[in-house]
Order: sequence, then structure tokens, then C-alpha cells
Amino acid sequence: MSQFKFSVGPWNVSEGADAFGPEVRKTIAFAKKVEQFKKIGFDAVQFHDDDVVPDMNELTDTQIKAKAREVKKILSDNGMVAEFVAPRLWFDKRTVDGAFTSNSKVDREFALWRAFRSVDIANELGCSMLGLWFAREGTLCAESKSAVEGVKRTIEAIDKILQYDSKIRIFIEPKPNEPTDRSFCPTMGHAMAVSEASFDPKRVGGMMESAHAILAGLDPANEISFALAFGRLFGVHLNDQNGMKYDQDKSFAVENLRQGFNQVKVLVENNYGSKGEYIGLDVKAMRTQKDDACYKHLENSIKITKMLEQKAKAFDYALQKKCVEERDYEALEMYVMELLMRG
Ligand code: XUL
Ligand code: MN
Repeated sequence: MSQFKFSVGPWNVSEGADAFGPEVRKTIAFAKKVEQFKKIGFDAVQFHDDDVVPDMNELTDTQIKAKAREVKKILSDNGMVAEFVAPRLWFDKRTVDGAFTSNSKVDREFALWRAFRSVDIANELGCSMLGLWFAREGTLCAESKSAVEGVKRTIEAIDKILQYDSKIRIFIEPKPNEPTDRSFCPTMGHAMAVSEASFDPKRVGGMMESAHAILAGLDPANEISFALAFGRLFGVHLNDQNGMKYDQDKSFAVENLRQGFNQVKVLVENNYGSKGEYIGLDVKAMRTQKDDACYKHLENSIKITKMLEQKAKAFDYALQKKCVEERDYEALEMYVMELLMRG
């Protein structure tokens, strides 16, 4: 039995296009994906605002809410709920130079409009979480923006969202780079500082993505721990990453098994999930996957998480205590290796 419930985004089953080549798999309708997600073992779906309401820039507030209600019905029909809604603040022409931190006032206003509509969509879907991944909040040309102003504008925007809806909770999903070069909010430490500076810190938390932590040269389990120490880990995106390259979103723990184990271990130790939090996955199928095997990365990631959960639950804390008392960390390390390698 697992203590965890899992969530997934519709973008995690994609057509496989990348920066160097076109789509390689057929498009699967949203309702079909939801049906399959449930079969695989997911309980919740993560959304971008326009995953719920395509072409939302062309619609009125009333039309946006009506479309969100249609999506809510698809979720309910499949026994699923929504985990969060994240405004897609990186695709539109008006977000070319960033969103909340754009140098253009009109563009900053557009970004806030999307954030407010995302809150409306979340309310229609029956969830109270807004996700902020600051894709372009930073610089490509270091001298093009003031980083001081950038951080202040980020906090101001968060305060406006908190004021727009007294129930909404916001998570920041930090990432150091890609597509921007230098992010204004690259790590969980930055996310917690922004939270602390906001108008209602208990409503602003962090979401840790393993690949993003690795891209920052940090340990994902310690990034999780940092947010937990503040009581503000609102979500996770478990996945994996082979070194500091482009963002890979590999299946969880397939590259860094011990790091994967330690992420699950700290979640288990801190009773993650007891306040309704999900183990969110943000994993991408390899471009080489064929149509009929395009959910395998999700199935594998759930399976690996549950296997590591069993390992974490079998962890011998008495042995750890003895090793710590004797300061024999070689013995402790070898114990972890044996725990992970035995069947
Ligand atoms: C980007 C990333 C996003 C967010 C949601 O690297 O992880 O998919 O998780 O906007
Ligand atoms: Mn993510």
C-alpha cells in the first residue's frame, strides 16, 4: 500500500516534437488521456490555463468559466480532480520579454490578466492552487533588466493574485534557466524568500522539480527539505535529469537512483500527502517511443516511486543511529547501496 496519490499534466503525453524536429506521435484527445491516467493510477490532473481553455485570449470571462466547467465534468466522470492551474506565461507574443517582470507595462498587465483568469479556472475546477513557473522571468541579456526590480515585480504580482482571491494558494516552481538564461527565482531558497516577502506567506509555497534542482547543481532531496522546513512544500514534480544540460524530464530516478531514493525518503519521513498533497510527475516520453507505448514513462515513474517508497519504509534507522554514533559513514553509505541493490 502506498501513502501517495499521484498527479499528471496532459502535456506529459505529447506528440514528441522537439526543437529539432516535428511531431512523431498522434494527438490524443484530452478526455481519452484522462481515462487512461485513471487506469494507470493517477487521481489528479495538473493544468496550464489553456490546457483547460484553449484560445482563452479570445474569450470573455463568462466563456472561459463555461469552458472550464466542461473540463470539470470530464474529470468528475472519470473520478479525477484538478491539482493546480498554471498560467502559461511564456507562449504569447506579449510574454516574449517575460511576464510579471517584462519591461513593458502593457505586457505585465496581460500577465496579470492571465493569472486572474487562471484563478477563475481553478475555482471552476474546484481546486485552490495556482502554479507559477517563471519561464521568462529573468534575462537573456543580463543588462536588459534590473534584477532588483524583477524580484520586486514578482512579489507585487503575487500579492495582487493573493488579493484577487482570499482562498487561492500559490506555489512557485523554481528553475535556474531555460528558456531564460538567468532566472530571478532559480532555487527553492529564492522561492521561500519570495514567499516570506509576500502579503500572506502561508499561502505561498514551493514546488520542487527534480530536473530543475539538478540544473541548478543542487540536490533535489535537499530542495524538498528546504521547503518542508518552512512548512511550505505545496507540490513536487518528480522526474530525472542526466547532468546540467537541457531540461530532460526523464522518468523518475532512471538516471540518479540514490537521489531518487532520498527524495522519496524525505517525503515519507515527513508524511507528505497527509494534507492532500500529490506526488506530481512531470515526465516526458522519449521521442523514440511509438504511439502504442506513449504512457510507459508515466507507468514506470509511478512504479519506481512506489518501489522506492518500500525501500524508504524498510530503511534501518537503528543501523543508521549506530553508524552516526560511531561516525562510520562509509558503513552507512554501503548499507544504502545494498538496500537499493537488493531485489
Ligand atoms: C518547465 C516545467 C513546466 C511546469 C508547468 O520546465 O516544469 O512544465 O511544470 O508549467
Ligand atoms: Mn515542472
